Amino acid sequence: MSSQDRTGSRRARVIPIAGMAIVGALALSGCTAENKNGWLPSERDTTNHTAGIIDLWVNTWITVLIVGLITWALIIWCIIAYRRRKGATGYPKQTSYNLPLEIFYTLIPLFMVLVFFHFTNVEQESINARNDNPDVTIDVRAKQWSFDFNYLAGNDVKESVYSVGVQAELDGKPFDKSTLPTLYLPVNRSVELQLNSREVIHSFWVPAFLDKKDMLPGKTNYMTLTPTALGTYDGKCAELCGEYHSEMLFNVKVVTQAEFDAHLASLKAKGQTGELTEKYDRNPTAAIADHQKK
Ligand SMILES: [Cu+2]
Repeated sequence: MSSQDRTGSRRARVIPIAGMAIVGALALSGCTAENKNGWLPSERDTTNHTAGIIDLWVNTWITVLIVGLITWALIIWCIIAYRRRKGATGYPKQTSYNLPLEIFYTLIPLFMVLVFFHFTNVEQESINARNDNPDVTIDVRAKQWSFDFNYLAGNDVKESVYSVGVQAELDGKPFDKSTLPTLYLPVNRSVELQLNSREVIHSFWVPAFLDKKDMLPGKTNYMTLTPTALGTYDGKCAELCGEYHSEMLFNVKVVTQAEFDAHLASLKAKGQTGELTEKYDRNPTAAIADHQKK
């Protein structure tokens, strides 16, 4: 067999493998609803932030896959073009540095990191931007192992209403999610969630909102969003916070304004008026301040 024949048969093997890889990649990129969303657990219109987050995620993947394909193609080309030929002896030609090449492969990745940083930062700034005048303000208090929700009515504490969360009791069997504490949000209204903790660090996570934020004792974090799709979403604590962390679950119900108002009225009718604030914390700052005065 001549070396020409051998090269031919190798090519005959490489081409089908490359073809299968390309067909596979195209099949995987066929447009289903899930992969248009980059397999994120959300839809473009779930909140005012989800479309931007999905675009950032999907476009980043497209960019890195294109860079990856170019890099893999160059690696495979080098392996084939500079393979050891039949009858070759000794070392191939040895070369040391190549300054233009080294500058190229330092500057291009640096440029890419800066571009990713820029777009991530723009998105993050828009997600974290606070609204000076939200339609609805809710003080969410995490506790071991559930959440209390205070629906605040401006400065008038008496007009505020609250709901008290109790942890889920999981025993490995399916359970009734409607028994979980439920945060009600009105659709298409701007919402500010004031995230607080009563004792240890928790984390407020609604996967469908593609947002998660720490809940720290003694410090309020803010989540500002406008839910734009009716529905019920799973929520959970995302920071290991003790023995029953896994049972620190809640629902988020995005409802019409009328249903939202009816829910607040039902809390009021049960006498759950006012706010469950820091006096129920394990170490309320007011109590500590009182103690220090004595
Ligand atoms: Cu927790």
